[in-house]
Amino acid sequence: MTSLFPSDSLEVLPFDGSAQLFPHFLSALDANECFSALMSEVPWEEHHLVLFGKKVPEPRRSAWIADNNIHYTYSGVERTSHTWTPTLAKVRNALVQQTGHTFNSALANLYRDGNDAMGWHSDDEPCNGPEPVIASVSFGAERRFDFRHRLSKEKTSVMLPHGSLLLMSGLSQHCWQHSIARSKKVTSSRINLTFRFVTTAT
Ligand SMILES: O=C(O)CCC(=O)C(=O)O
Ligand SMILES: [Mn+2]
Repeated sequence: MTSLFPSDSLEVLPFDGSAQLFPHFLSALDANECFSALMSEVPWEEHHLVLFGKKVPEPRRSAWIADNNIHYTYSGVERTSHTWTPTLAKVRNALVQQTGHTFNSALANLYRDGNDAMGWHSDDEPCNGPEPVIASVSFGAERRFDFRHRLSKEKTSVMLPHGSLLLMSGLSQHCWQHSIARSKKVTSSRINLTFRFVTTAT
């Protein structure tokens, strides 16, 4: 796997934390291979969330991947963790080598088209620690990633291209929320992997 890290990068957040975009983290060739392999390797699941007391399917497919003894509770429900597939392990190795950070888990998200989305949230569960480093790698359709400051409500956005890495750290989860909005223009699929280091089981 070849990587141009960190020759070209862009800081997305104006203050209160960092979100660095590496548009060419993976070569187009590697990213193409990963995209099709992840489509078939990852055990994509449909999960539900409770909205105004009603159980509704999340507008995307997802899977939680983790080292053996790591558990993850999300919206009060413990997620079953899956083992690292060859491609997930390859991307994790590239991240560890290039960023120097370690990751023991990943949330994989599949947005089938522009109707799939993710609402405003922060990755600020206690198990992520106070200033988590979250490495988010994107494949397939380019989607807009929005940030909104919790207090000032200031917004900023960045497009996440095929093979890119968005490395969030410092106060980024504490001070900002993020989301992937629906987009009528997007007709193809996108896979996103967010690698985390989970410190304690919750
Ligand atoms: O799809 C994305 O880029 C965002 C995913 C995300 O925020 C998450 O998994 O927590
Ligand atoms: Mn997130």
